[in-house]
Amino acid sequence: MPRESGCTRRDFLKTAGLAAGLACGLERLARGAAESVRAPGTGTARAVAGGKKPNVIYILADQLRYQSLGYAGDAKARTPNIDRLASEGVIFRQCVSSMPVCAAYRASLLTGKYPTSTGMAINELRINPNQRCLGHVVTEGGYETGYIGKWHLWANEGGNHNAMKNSYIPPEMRKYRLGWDGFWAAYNFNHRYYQNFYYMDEPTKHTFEGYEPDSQTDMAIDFIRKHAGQDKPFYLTLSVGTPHDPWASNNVPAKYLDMFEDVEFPLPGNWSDTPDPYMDRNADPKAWLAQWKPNLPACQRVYYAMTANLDDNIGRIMDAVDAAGIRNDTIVVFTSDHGEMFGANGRVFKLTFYDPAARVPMIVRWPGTIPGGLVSDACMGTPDIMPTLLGLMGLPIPGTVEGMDLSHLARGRTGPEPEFAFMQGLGHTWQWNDGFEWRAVRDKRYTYAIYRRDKSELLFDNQGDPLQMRNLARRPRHGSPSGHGTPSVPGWPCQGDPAHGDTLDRLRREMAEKMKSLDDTFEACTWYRDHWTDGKRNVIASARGKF
Ligand SMILES: [Ca+2]
Repeated sequence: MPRESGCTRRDFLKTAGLAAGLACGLERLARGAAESVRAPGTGTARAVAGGKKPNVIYILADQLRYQSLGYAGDAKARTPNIDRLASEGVIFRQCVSSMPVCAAYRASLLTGKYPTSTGMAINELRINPNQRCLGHVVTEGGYETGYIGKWHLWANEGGNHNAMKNSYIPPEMRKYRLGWDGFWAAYNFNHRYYQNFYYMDEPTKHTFEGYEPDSQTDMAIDFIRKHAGQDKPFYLTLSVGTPHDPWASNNVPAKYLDMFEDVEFPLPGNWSDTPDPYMDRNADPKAWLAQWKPNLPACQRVYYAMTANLDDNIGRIMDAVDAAGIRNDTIVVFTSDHGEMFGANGRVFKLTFYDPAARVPMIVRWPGTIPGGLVSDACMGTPDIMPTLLGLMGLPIPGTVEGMDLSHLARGRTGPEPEFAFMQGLGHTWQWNDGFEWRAVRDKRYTYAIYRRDKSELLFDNQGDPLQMRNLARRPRHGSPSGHGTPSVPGWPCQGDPAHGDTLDRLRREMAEKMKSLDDTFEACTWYRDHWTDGKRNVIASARGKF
């Protein structure tokens, strides 16, 4: 159940030169030029100059974790432009990916629904287009649209990413673009940024010279210049591939790698020499020690370099917005589809509820409407993004949306917000393999999760234990520092640490109620293959029934 936001003062990260602000569930960062917080109003969207609706530029990074940004407190990060964007808008600092993997996130983003309702259980499934999507509402709302970059909702084949059939969506299959009927320069999946490609409206493979994120930014700036002075507002999605692996030194411009030449990347404080047995890939103990452990610093060096490049490009986009004279007419969103574990909690990559994979940057800037320097602790999840954006734009929110409109929080007002974010892990990243399924809830203090394989539970106090090392769902004598190993008591409910029994009971109940409301029956990965796809990786159904 939604609840009214509280009015308690919260501690604020004293990072990135930003000091604590004021209370009431929303806080402001102290800045040189303070802007006044808009008084609570009617909730209707503000029309910008000439009565137009606001433009939207949605910048989506891939695998960029919240923790690796300057404004989040990472002193190693070189992200001055992202940090500036954060100081000029609202940051939802508890925002999580509702299923921290590519395709499931993108489906949730574009439908406002949870993965069990989109049917996108693993990667390399073809989304079912018979859904009311963000692109439909935006296009019908009178917007010019542009989509540049990674899509990952089309290919229905594991691997073979470079084949045209897995990347080119022909005009007669346009419905698979989910309403983005305007400018289109996209591909399904590729992370070799110097061997890039994309498709438009004809079966011609286009390539960029040079580094893909730079060229995609050039293309985005061209789009902004072209549409800034037009009668119709525009909605531009820039879906970049970085800082997703491979983290090879030849997959990022040298000038960015040089910035981190002398920077040390120690193993995380919650490193374990034993890989997490619930991880869907890279769980071989020998390879974990022989390959991952020694190579993590080099991988992170490339990751941070990719992020610094991304930051430069975001600065260029903000400059283009200013130069076009549309600063106050344009909502700029910066976020990522999920994060990256980099050895934390015995894991690498994603598809888990642990914070490095689950938490994502979420910045929304709209000068003159969204007060600069706002921080919201709302438990925002991926299905909340579409209704929040539509709320800001003043467009109707489809009844099929399962998330919550949090646009009032972006405007500096109080009001309903989710009690917790609900997260789902429906299986393996891209294979129909059982044994990796989980569900989790994350509120402002705790993360509670359960694995389907053995019904083992995990409970972390994210305030007292931000590295999520002490599993409070287990009696202490059975606990292991990294929170995994043999569960203390098989079966649900297990006997947790009595000191946290009330919290466990509450979170179990909240999760059960949420799952019931979504018809989420917590099946095995191959069950989803057998019931939700046609056997050829095309989605035909979800927990809500046939499409
Ligand atoms: Ca991804």
